[in-house]
This record gives sequence, C-alpha cells and structure tokens, in this order.
Amino acid sequence: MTALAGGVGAARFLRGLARVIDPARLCVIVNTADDDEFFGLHVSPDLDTITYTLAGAVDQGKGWGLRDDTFRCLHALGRYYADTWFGLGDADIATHLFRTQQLRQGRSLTEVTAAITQAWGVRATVLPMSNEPVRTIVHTEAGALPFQEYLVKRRGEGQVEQVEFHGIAAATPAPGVCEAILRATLVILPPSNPIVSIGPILALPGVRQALQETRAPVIAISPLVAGKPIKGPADRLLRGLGIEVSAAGVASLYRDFLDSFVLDTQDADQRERIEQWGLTVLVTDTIMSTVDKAAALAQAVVEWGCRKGFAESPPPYR
Ligand code: FO1
Repeated sequence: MTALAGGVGAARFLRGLARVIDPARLCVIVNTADDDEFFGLHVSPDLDTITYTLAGAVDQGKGWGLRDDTFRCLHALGRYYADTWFGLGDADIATHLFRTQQLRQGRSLTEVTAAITQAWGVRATVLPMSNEPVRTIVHTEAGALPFQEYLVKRRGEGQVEQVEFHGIAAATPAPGVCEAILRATLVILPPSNPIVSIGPILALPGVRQALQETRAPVIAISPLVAGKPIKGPADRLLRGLGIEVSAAGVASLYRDFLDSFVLDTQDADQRERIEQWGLTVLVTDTIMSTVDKAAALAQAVVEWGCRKGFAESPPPYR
C-alpha cells in the first residue's frame, strides 16, 4: 500500500493505518518542499513528523517534534542569532545533525531517511519525494516567503498571491517513488494540504502519470471539514489561488487520477457533486482526535479499497 503524505494530518492517519495493516506493507512518499536549513542544519519537517509519529515518539499535542523534548540549545542559540522562531528541540536536533552530516558525506536523502527510520524502529518504508532540493515559496502581500517563514514565523497570515516550487523543473522523483505508486494495491492520499503538501509531489515529473496509470484504486481523504482545515492554512492557500474552499474543491484538484474520495459526515451534501465526476464517495467521520479514531478511519478506507477490488485478500486486521 502506498500513501502520499505531508505533515501532521497525514501522520495521524498513517499511525492509525499502521494499526490496521502490517506497517511493513506500507510505503509513504513524503513531501520535502517544506525542508529548510536552520543554523546550518538540514531540517525535513514532514519526513520527521511522519517518522516520529509512526515511531510513537511525536509530541501529540503539537503534532510535530518529539514528546518531552526541551529547547535549551535553541535558547542558547539566541545568544548568537537574532532568529530563533523555528522550534528545534534538543533531541530533535540530533536527527538534523545526523541528516546534515550524512548528506554532506554524499549520501542521498533517500538513504539517510532509511537510516533514520530504521534507527527509530519504523517498519514502513518512508521515501522522500525527491533527492533534489525543491522549496515551496509562498508569495503574499509581504513578499516571497520560504514556506516555514510563511507558516511558522508569520503564522500563515496575509493574503496568498501565488505558490511556487523552486527547483521543481530540475527535480525528479526519488528512486522507488513512481514504482511504489505503480505497484501498489491501494494508493491513499491521507488528509494533507493539497497545495503545499501534496502539490509538490504531484508536480514532480511522472508522478501524476503514475497515479493515472496505476491499477490500484486511488483514494483521497478530504483535509477540509465544513470548509476548514483541522490544522494549518489550507483554506487561505486555496482561497488565494482561486480554488473553491471546500472538500469538493480539493477533490477537483485530484479528479484526473482519483477513484474515490472520502468526505466527512459534515460535508455529506457534497457527495452528489463529486459522484457526478465519476468518483465514488465514502462519507464517514474523518476527525482523528484519538489514535483509535484514526485507526477507524484507516480501516474504513482499507475496506473501501478492498471493495474496489484491489488484487489482494483483505489485510490482516490487528
Ligand atoms: N511548526 C510550528 O508551528 N512551529 C515551529 O516552531 C515548528 C518547528 C518544527 C521543527 C521541526 C519540525 O520537524 C517541524 C516543526 N514544525 C513547527 C512543524 C512544521 O513547520 C510543519 O508541520 C510542516 O512543515 C507542515 O507540514
């Protein structure tokens, strides 16, 4: 099974999915366009959020970073640097140090990610979307902002005018990315920001085509409930780009490759419209306030995939 993922919402879903299927059967293709450099360290927030969550080590309140982490190093860095707005925890910094050092020694992000997930005992395969740098730049009335500056420093405020993925023209999908889509028995897009989390993955050459060509059913879960994201600025980004701010608006971005779309019960009225595009629609509770609720959503999605006729026998529920 293959999932295309961004940060916190996707990670929560995947933690539930890892309870429903054997995680060794799961491959997660992760957005790296949120990556940035802080204090000379290469930080890959979405890769780390997925890894820490699958390892059961994430700070569940925030949805990112490590549980019980401290911030003494960041505080000490404040003596030398004016900008310490990006919350790097002390234990989290170990991951960034390791990643940075390994990349400098010539290992690819794919290789380093495999080493990090193995060190955390994560049994799913976690693949960065690309080994080449792609960086999201959000153009707002305040100018062109690197993604973390837009999201964290400026709290996603300001009118969005344009979103760019710097480096996308020269980037290719990392080894195994298209294969994981083409060979999957089910492809899932967990609830993730369609513009800045899924958008960069889809913009890589060959990925959209792989999603159109795969024999596996492709199913996406709406990241919007009643027109609002559970977390993050998806609504502001959609509005700024002139895309309808609704679950159906998100489905419309994927309709060329989707078989099915999952709507929250609060959005059941959008069902018919999406069905008219030839998609099947599953209406269920998508709000993952607990791991049990995430597992229930994952189970509904996997059962749905089975009914859509993916080749394997039903997964071993645990
Ligand atoms: N998100 C915040 O809102 N504030 C932070 O200070 C912050 C620090 C941070 C450090 C490491 C990391 O892996 C993630 C971090 N995040 C932080 C989350 C991150 O900005 C976003 O969740 C993703 O980039 C969006 O998917």
